[in-house]
Amino acid sequence: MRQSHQLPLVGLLLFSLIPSQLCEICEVSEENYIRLKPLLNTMNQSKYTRGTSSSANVLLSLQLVGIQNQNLKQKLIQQIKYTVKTRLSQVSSGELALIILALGACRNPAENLIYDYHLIDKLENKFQAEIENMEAHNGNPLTNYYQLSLDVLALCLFNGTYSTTKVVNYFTPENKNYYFGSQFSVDTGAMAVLALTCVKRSLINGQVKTDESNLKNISIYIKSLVEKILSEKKENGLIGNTFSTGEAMQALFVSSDYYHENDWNCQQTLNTVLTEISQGAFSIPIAAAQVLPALMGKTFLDVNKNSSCVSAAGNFSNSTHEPVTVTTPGSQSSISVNYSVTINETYSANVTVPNGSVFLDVMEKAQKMNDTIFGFTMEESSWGPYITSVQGLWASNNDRTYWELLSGGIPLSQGVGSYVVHDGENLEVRWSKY
Ligand code: CBY
Repeated sequence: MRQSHQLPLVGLLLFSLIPSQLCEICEVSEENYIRLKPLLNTMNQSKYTRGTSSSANVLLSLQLVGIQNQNLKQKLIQQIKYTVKTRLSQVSSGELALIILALGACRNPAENLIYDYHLIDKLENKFQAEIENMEAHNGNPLTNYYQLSLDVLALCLFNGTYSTTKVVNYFTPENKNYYFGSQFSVDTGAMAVLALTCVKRSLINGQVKTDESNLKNISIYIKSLVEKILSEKKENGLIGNTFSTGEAMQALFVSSDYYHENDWNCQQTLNTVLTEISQGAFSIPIAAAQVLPALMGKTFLDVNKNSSCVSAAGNFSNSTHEPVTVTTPGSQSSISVNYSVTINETYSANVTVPNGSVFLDVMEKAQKMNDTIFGFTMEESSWGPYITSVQGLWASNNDRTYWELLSGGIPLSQGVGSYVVHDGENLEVRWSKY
């Protein structure tokens, strides 16, 4: 009798001990919207010369968080439309998936383009080509699992056709494509969790029919991937690195059934990302676009909610923005670095460049010094220049080979166009397998 009287009291006590930062409500509060301004400035100022996947990412992000910048959105839609009309066959599967997500987000007029140009059918074909490449090349897709996850996500959200059994076969958490070398790719795992969660939800709603075991396996995969993501959580709250954290947050938002509340302090992650923003970490449009939705509590699974995604955030984008001028202190002075190319042997040179130079400047200088040893090629990607060959040796997705960038033997988390080099640094491009 007495015990049952005490129960409500105990309940109250327990309730008051529950930490206040439940992950579902972890998003930037309205009075802190101002701290997101650098992200909007970056997206706004971009010239969109980096290709369509950057534009699609930015458009998707703006749509999801409900920003009313019609001018910018129109420019992006025009650019995407041009790509769809003129070079759809050259677009990779994940790029097309992003285009569909961006055009289809939040019931907007551009959605018609998806159907006018039969983009879902085209994505089904590109996804099929990825699978065929895996069958012919030792399990290696044409692109990568980040893009395959985007494919499944877009097909799932826009009622495309895909085989649930194939998804179950290919997306097992042990698959090598989730890893680069021995390193779990948080970006890839996070995108897979979003895709698998969408598939799981369609199975549960009965939109897609399959046998019980597929549903069970998908749940097991999500749980395992979420564990891997959480095990990449750093002391300061970042998950993977600065650039994967936003997508990891999205994955954790939609999978809160699979981990314990105490396993993740969302507020800490959010605060660290805000600090990184203030330090200028997200200075390229795609980086800004990839982190923004999570900070506003949105995920890619909100894309086809039947809402127009209008939010209070619409208001904080209307002012015009002065370009952020990056001042490089003492940019007149020179620094010198040690630069090496490693294949089996190591070829090194001392290279002098102006203070404030990026990795690419060092490579170009070295190439001028000795074209045979330091000659290289690159291509433009949504993240900036990507090194495709050095000394005539080409990276290959079928062989899982690439040119890895390192400083002091440690892999860099930025590309050649962004990483600012320091005096006395040991820079290296290394022929590697992932
Ligand atoms: N996007 C993609 O297809 C890319 C997927 C991605 C997982 C991506 C990171 C994550 C993202 N959010 O976009 C990815 N990188 C992949 C798949 C790859 C491989 C590309 C080949 C393939 N199979 O598709 C590969 C070769 C393993 C790879 N990334 C290499 C590199 C290095 C590039 C060096 C070079 N040759 O120029 C580099 C610099 C790592 C290194 N130390 O060598 C690298 N990637 C980095 C740093 C990054 C991050 C970029 C961060 C930044 N600020 O520039 C990244 C966000 C990203 C782009 N790679 Co890869 C990961 C991170 O650090 N969080 C879809 C498409 C439609 O846009």
